[in-house]
Amino acid sequence: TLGVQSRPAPRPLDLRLYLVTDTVMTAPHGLISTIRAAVAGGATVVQLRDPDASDDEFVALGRMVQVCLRDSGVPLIINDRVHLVGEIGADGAHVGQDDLDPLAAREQLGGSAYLGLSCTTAEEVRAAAALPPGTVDYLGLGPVRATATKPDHAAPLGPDKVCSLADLAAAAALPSVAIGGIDIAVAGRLRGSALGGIAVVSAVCAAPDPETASRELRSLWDAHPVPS
Ligand code: TZP
Ligand code: MG
Repeated sequence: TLGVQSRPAPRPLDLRLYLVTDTVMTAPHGLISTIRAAVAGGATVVQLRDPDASDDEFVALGRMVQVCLRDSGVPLIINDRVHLVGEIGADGAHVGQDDLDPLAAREQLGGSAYLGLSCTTAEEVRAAAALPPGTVDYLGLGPVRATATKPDHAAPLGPDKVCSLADLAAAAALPSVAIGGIDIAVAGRLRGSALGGIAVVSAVCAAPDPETASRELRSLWDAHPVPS
């Protein structure tokens, strides 16, 4: 297998508006239609997340999403199930602290796939920064606020703490994205930070008009003042 050391430099991810899917929330419009709408509105990454699906169900969903995104230039990231990335033809995986260890995930993915890691504390960010270069491509930081989308989430950090974790990550050349309870108002409090973008589930998946919701979040984020 390709070792981390010999890994070719990956194309940097555009994290500006990172959509994480929810199969139940997207049921009214359909998962695929919601993803299409989100991409039309400016989503730059899509993560397929469905903790309740079986592997077979997940692969079936994943293949549909892969086909839907194929020509869009928007990468498809698989939540947690590193072992299914190849079968789905996805671009990478995202793991939490309790999932497959990032080194093992990188080993399984090979060199060219993206790998994201969730971090909630400065200690976790420092541990991620201490991994061999090229192990993880970006960090997910949060939850910013309490959210019903992930009932088992850690205590909410608030925007200021998330921005300081993003500074810590950036100092180690790790891009990051904030997640958890992000809506337009919260997104406004994250702008101008070292974050590469915002990750949302309900703000897009449960929106009456997912395309408009995405466009509003993306415009707000793109208009953020660049830190001097
Ligand atoms: N990880 C931390 S919070 C969260 C995940 C997957 C859910 C975020 O959902 P929402 O609806 O954007 O608050
Ligand atoms: Mg997980």
